[in-house]
Amino acid sequence: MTRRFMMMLGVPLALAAARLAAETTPEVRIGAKKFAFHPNKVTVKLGRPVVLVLTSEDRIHGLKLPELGLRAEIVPGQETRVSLTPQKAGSFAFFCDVFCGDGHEDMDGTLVVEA
Ligand SMILES: [Cu+2]
Repeated sequence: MTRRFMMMLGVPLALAAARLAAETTPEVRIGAKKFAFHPNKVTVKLGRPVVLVLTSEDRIHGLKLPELGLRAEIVPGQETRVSLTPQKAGSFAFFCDVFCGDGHEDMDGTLVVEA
């Protein structure tokens, strides 16, 4: 094949691949386990869609992030997917809102939205 033909074939394919990558919403995985979230600090971009994929290793937990109006139940053995497009920058606290034992009150984290 000529170099010119390879270029003609390769450029549209590269563009299509780049477009596909841009359209795929990034995922952030957060695991819950008595009495912590892993990671407990997550950074996302202002105005960029993201999917939080929440899992639990032991029992039902909750994730509540009041300032962004977000609340989800995290059930062992399944993935809870929460779509989010942050509309304000800053650091926002989230916490477990399903009582899960003696360390429950300390089960929290921070979502950082970068401008
Ligand atoms: Cu809890």
